[in-house]
This record gives sequence, C-alpha cells and structure tokens, in this order.
Amino acid sequence: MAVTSSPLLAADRDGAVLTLTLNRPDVLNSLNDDLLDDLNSALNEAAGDESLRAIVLTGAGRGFCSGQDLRPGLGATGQLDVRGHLREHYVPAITAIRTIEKPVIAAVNGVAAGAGMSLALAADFRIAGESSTFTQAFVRIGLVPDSGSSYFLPRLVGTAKALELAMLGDLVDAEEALRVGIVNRVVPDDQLIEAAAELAARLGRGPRSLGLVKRLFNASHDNGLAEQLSLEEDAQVEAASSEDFVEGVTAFVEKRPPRFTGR
Ligand code: T3D
Repeated sequence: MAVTSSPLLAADRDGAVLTLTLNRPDVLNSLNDDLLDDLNSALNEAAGDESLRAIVLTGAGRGFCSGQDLRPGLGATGQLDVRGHLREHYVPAITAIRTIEKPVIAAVNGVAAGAGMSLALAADFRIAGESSTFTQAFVRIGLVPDSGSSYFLPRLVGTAKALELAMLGDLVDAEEALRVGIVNRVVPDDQLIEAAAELAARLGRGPRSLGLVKRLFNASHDNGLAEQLSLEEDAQVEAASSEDFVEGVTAFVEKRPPRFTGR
C-alpha cells in the first residue's frame, strides 16, 4: 500500500521503509498547517500498514525544518490563536510520531529550529549531517518551547542543559548536539541519507517487539517502577505471542539468523 504523497510532503517507499521528506526548501521547510496535517495523515496511514516497519523523516534542500512558518506574520488583529493552532495541527503530528509503533528516524540534514527541532526530538533516533544545527528558536521570538520540546529536551540532555538551550536559543552544531545527547550520531553530510536508510532497513528487519519497546519507553518517564513492571508484563505477553518470537527462538535453536516479519 502506498502512503499518500503531497506537494508539501514526499512519501517514498523502499521495501519496509517509508521516507517522509518535508518539502518547502525555499523556507527551510518551515511548517504550515497543511504540511503538519499531511505529516499527521501520512503517519496515520503508515501506522495502519503492517508491511511498513520503519520511517525516516528528513527535509528537502539545505534545512531540516525551521519551525512555524513566520511569514504570514500576525495578521490584522496582531494576535494568533496559538492554543487552537497547537491543538489542531502540532499536537496531532507530534503525537503521531510518538505513538506509531514503528521506529522513526529523523535524518537531520540542516537547521532544526523551534518546532522543527521538536519534530526531530520526537523521533526515536536522530542522525545528524555534520553541518546540521539545532536551535530552540522559540525564545528568539518571545515564545516558549512547544510541540514537545519542553518534554523531550530535558529527558534527553538533563534539565540544566535543556534550560540553557531553551532560554538562550543559541545554535548548537552537530558535534555539540552529539556530545550533549541530542543526537545519536553524526555523519558526513553526503552520507546522511545512506546512513539513515541503512539504519531504517536494519530496524525494518526487526521483530514486532520494536513497537512494544517504543510503547514501554514512552510510558517509562511518567510511571513508577511498579507500574512499569506491570506494563512490561503486558508487553512481554504480547511479544511472546508474536510470530516473530516463535521465529526468534526457532532460529536460535537452529543456529541461523532469524527472519522476522514484524508480526
Ligand atoms: O503558531 C503557533 O502555533 C506557534 C508555534 C510556534 C512554533 C515555532 O516553531 S516558533 C519558532 C519559529 N521559527 C523560528 O523562529 C526560526 C526562524 N528562522 C531563523 O531563525 C533562521 O532562518 C534559521 C536560524 C532557521 C536559519 O538561518 P539561515 O541564515 O541559515 O537561513 P535564512 O536566510 O534565515 O532563511 C532562508 C530562507 O528561509 C529565508 O527566506 P528568503 O529571505 O530567502 O526569502 C527565510 O526568511 C526563510 N525562513 C527561515 N525560517 C523561516 C522562514 N520563513 C518562514 N518561517 C520560518 N520559520
């Protein structure tokens, strides 16, 4: 099944891997409502397709994503309906990245600013091109971190560093992003897509339990040990009843590599 492409969001499938490319390169892939809604729809379609087993999110051109499209300005009233806007467009997209039970890799090919950085932080893996940069740009225009940045960032880098990034809004380069734990790895720019595709293909050959790992880790920050142990029980029961568990144990006994199907 093909996931729907749109002029703002290219959806390309290669076997079990779906690559979603934000496609507004002239404005460093800044986010408007249509792009956020297309992203949300594509992820929902992907969630329903059992044969898709990993997702790469990247940007066209020299930027990953520069956050909210600021060009429309504030309009005649000088005010935005920020609450409605976040609820209707940003929250669904960020929630879709976190709740899809398939690994999502952000291949950060340039600047990730404001909500663009939030998109990258919401992913399960971040691979950065060596010239990529990250900024909590919100504060530069008098806003606060949104789209999950205030949730993901302290969990990834600790409160002290997260506050520094959020309050100063400075640009962080890829090496610094790696050092503080924003990204998993940095690769030469011209190898970024290949590196992301390789990781996605590997994850795409993984077992059904990958989605359950994501479910467990999503919950772990908000749970106490007792709740988390109970959630692990539930997830393990589900994993143990998967075809991939049978295949994993059979392959071990037969001393051969497993051939997982994601079921
Ligand atoms: O509405 C709500 O619900 C609130 C939600 C808010 C969420 C947010 O994301 S708030 C944060 C919004 N984003 C920003 O504040 C970042 C703005 N952009 C920048 O600060 C810089 O562009 C960058 C640091 C990202 C990159 O700088 P640089 O020098 O590499 O590129 P540039 O020359 O500034 O940008 C290239 C073009 O993209 C330029 O257009 P031009 O002059 O060639 O026609 C620039 O205007 C455009 N662009 C960059 N970012 C945005 C943008 N156009 C619209 N919106 C943008 N966010």
